Amino acid sequence: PTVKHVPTTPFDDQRPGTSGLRKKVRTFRQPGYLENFVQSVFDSLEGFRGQTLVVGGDGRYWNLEAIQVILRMAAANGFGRVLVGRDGLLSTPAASAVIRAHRAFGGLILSASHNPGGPDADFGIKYNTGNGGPAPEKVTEAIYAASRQIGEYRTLEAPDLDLSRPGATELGGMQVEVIDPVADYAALMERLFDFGAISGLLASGFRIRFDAMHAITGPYAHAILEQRLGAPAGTVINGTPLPDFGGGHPDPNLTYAHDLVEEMYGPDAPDFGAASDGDGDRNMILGRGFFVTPSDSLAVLAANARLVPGYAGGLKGIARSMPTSQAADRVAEKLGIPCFETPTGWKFFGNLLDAGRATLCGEESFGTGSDHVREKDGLWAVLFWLNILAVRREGVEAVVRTHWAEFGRNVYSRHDYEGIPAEAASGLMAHLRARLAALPGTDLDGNRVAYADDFGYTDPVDGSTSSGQGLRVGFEDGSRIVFRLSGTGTEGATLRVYLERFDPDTDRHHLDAQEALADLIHIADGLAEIRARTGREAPDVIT
Ligand code: VG1
Ligand code: CO
Repeated sequence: PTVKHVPTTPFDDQRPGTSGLRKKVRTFRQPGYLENFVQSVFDSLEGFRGQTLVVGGDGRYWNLEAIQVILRMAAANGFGRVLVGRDGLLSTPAASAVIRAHRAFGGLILSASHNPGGPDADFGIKYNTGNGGPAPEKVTEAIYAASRQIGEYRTLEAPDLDLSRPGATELGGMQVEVIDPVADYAALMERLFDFGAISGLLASGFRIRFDAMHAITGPYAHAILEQRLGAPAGTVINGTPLPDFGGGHPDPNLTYAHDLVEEMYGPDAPDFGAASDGDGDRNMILGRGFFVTPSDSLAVLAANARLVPGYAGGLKGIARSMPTSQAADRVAEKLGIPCFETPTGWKFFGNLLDAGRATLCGEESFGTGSDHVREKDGLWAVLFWLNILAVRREGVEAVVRTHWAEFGRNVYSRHDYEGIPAEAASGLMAHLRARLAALPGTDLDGNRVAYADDFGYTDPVDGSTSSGQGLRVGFEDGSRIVFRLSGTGTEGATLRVYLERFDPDTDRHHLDAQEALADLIHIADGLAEIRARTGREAPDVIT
């Protein structure tokens, strides 16, 4: 087929957010919208002629249609080969693993992660570079700049390809290889973890449950937990990916992972429960009637990393996003390794991982990962936990309580106010930003403010800078309140309020986080006038 040059005009809303471009399906379906973005990605890259591109998505509604468009465009733009997951499926961490394992030039991942799927819901696309990680800001800004000037896109006149069976075909001189979406990823997990020890734990009667939330991790969890590790059939629930995720919000937290939560807090709870999100990069870890905050999970994994084969040599450093609790910092200090504080979004960890300065990374938003790939990785975190439990022969709650007794507890919670009018949200942030300079040294309900600022970051590897990454108010006892607006939503604005207090006293470690943080919650409302400005009496989601 011959290459077609199709004239087009720019859309003005194609600036990638925290993790790629996320919009309503109906926005993506406008003629030329997806094509413009994909061409803008290609236009902002150099040197990919004849190279390999990885393509796959979380299986949500419109995934396959988008992939067919991308395949034709990749061929017309001169890629030599595309590796695409069977049925268009690749979890985000698996896509990262495939890019790395096959030394691809980069990849396009189709996902809106934990956002709902379906004709009236969300779709997303992001570009990952050759290290397997989300494009850094200078690349996403170049894509956006290209999208503002685009005049044509290139494609082929060619029928859709059959992506249902592994094997290679040709499309306009480009090779298209349909690959097993699980194989590379599962092999990598087997190299990192002691599968023998985990199988032994499962064979000993230790019961686990994994909720794939009708999203992408179903096939991965079936293959790894049930087939390779021998967990009984039925261990994985909601394990078939559905285009609309069964109508749910594939977000692994106490609000949305209700099937799992009900069981783990019920009378016959298994010993261990976990869930993952739409694209497989998030994880929630539960013990019997016990929730592990993602920030604590990062700290526990770091403190126990030497028990796991892939990390037995020790960690080079830890990195966490700014709003993530400082529990990991305490572990890093004890291990005598650096702890980096980055802006929200996995793209900021890439340089630290590539430079060998950090081994483990984490975000409070149920994201944990390491230098094995360049994305956060849900199932990896589950296997890491299981490996630790297999070695320690203790339950989840015992491991966390022992950790708190040793390091102290960073009591933590995030409050989300979703779908508030964009103007109210920006007004709230502007008002708060204007107050920051006067706060240090003042007293708020008996808490003295030590610092208040708008977080900015200078990447220690390449010196690039990012500003406006969240408003922080820190107190003299180490407590913090952080305010940010989400960069992944598709409707209105979402305000996130992150609350943290350090408590070394084991006598108070049984307290519920909302109770232990009540005064900070009150201060947050006073500072930002949340209720007055959003009209909301309470957050929509508390994690
Ligand atoms: C959210 C989380 C952030 C995460 C991002 C992508 O971003 O807070 O920590 O990296 O989602 O995760 P925001 O801008 O809405 O706060 V995922 O699993 O949606 O790719
Ligand atoms: Co995700």
